[in-house]
Order: sequence, then C-alpha cells, then structure tokens
Amino acid sequence: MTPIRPLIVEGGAHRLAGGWCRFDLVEVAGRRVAAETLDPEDLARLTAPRPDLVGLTLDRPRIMGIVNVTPDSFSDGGADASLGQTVDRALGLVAEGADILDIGGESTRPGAAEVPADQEIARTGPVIEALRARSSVPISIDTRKAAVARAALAAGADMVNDVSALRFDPNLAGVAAGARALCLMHSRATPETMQDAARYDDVMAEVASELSTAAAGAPNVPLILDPGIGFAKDQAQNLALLRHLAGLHALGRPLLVGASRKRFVGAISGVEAAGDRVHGSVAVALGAVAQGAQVLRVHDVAATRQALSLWMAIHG
Ligand code: HH2
Repeated sequence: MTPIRPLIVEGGAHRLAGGWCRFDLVEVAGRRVAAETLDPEDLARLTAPRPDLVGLTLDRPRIMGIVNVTPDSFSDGGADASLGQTVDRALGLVAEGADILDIGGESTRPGAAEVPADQEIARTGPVIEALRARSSVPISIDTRKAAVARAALAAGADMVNDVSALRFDPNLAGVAAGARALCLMHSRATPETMQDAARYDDVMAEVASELSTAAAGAPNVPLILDPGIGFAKDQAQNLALLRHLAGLHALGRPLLVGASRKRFVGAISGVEAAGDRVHGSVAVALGAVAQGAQVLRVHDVAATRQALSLWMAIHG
C-alpha cells in the first residue's frame, strides 16, 4: 500500500472525507503531485463523505467523552465513585457537549495489567444500563473482550471501541457484528508490553497498513479507525502520526484520535499532573481536527467543545 497524504490548504479544490479540510496536492511516496493525477479510486477514498456513525453525521468534528470506571486509569480513575456519581459525571459530559460517551472498565495505560472480564462487566454494565435509562446519547464500550462487549450491548451500548483492533479476543469480531459501529485502534502487543513494540521504520506507513489489515478482518459494521496515540509509540512516533494524520484518510474510513492528557502532552509541556494537561490536550485535539479527524476522544469535554466552536467558526 503506497502511503498517500493530502496536504491541507484553505480553498483547496477537494474536500477531505467530504468534511471541512481541503486539499489540492497530495504527497505520494515523498513526492508532491496534483490530486487529479491519483488513481480515481484513491481520490474517491480520500474525498468521499463518511457514513453516519451511531446516528451522528461526520460533516463536523464530534466529541467522545471519556468515562473510566476503573480504580487505576492514568488520569481520571477512582475507586470511590458510586454508580449514581459516575452516571451524573457522564451526563455532565453530555451537558458539556459530548456527542458520544466511551465507558471503560479496564485501564490500558502502558504497563497496565489485564482485568478479568467479569470484573470489567461488573464495573461497566450497571453504568451503561443506568445511562441508557436516562439518556439517548450514543454509548461506546471501551473493551478488548467479547464477553464485556456482549454485556455492554445488552445493557444498551451502541458501539464497541477496541484498543487491540480485534487482535486480543478472537470472539470480539462476532459480538461487534451486532453493534452499530466499531472503533479499531492501532496498537501492538498488549498494554503490559506494548512500549517494547514501539519500533517502526516508517510509523505512518506501518500504522496505516496494520489498520488496513484490521479493517479487512472486521465485521460488516460502520468502522472508525484510530492511530492509537501512546499505544506502542514513543513521543517522536506520536508526533509523526499527529503531523501526518491526514494520510490515514486514504484508508477511506472516519478517524478517531485520543490524545487527551496522555504522557507526551505532559512531557512536552512540562506538566506533571495528568489532570492539568487540559490546554496541551486541547491543542492536540485542534491539530487533529485541522487534519480532518472526525471524532476526538477527550476527558475535558467543555474545554474541547469551547475550543472547537472557535476553531470551526474561523475555519469551518
Ligand atoms: N486511549 C485510551 C483508552 N482507550 N480508545 C481509543 N479508541 N483511542 C485511544 O487513544 C484510547 C482508547 C487510554 O486513555 P484513558 O482511557 O484515559 O486511560 P486508561 O486506559 O488508563 O483508562
């Protein structure tokens, strides 16, 4: 697969994924050429409007609010929250402007140990059921496991978000076939060992190729692809992916980016506490939108929504 990267410019003739970014030129294997010289199928994959995702049009950026129901997530976990408090926090994110909620019961931060499926179900199932009773917001289950996804869908979740892109549990594809959408995120190995797998000759090309393989093996439901910022990537690799993100639109699918409060944001900005990394995280989110990413997975919904409204007023 030859990497094709559209170069975003104001007033360009072609719309990226039918959205808010435009381009005239593309970079193919390091050479800049006019988009019209591409194979028509490649150009169509870059420009075609993406289908709706869980009922949301993707003609503007969407915000996925993170709800971690874990004692050990790197920035927002908490063992003490009651079910009612967690549901109120989640509905608070919707009030702040989240278009989707992503419920997770297993931390996947680097080095995190696996959580047994029954424990993950006990953490996430009741939250999803209670949320579904009180809101029609699309709900995503952040899990690598078929049993957890099955329980979440039965409790009212709409979408499955798998940080292993179907590598971890061979049964997840079958369960995700019953979801309204599936997010395939790029990673390698497991969270426990993934940072040892952060070795690439060309991170963009390899992530694109591995996502393409994952998508080819996925069930026939609407897919959204994610480069997996911080998953089996070091800082330079995260930055390369964010800088060249538009190239992943060549896969012909909508893109999701999750960089919120991640380690590299702290490392670059010199901010130690994950909860204080909101400004850097918003900067990365806007950078992703400027490359046409359709969904932003964030902890700080209000800040991201505010920044996005201004960005779209200027550029949209
Ligand atoms: N990042 C995390 C978890 N799930 N899913 C997608 N699609 N993309 C991501 O970048 C992504 C994800 C890790 O962040 P977080 O949920 O905040 O932390 P933890 O795994 O420690 O709960």
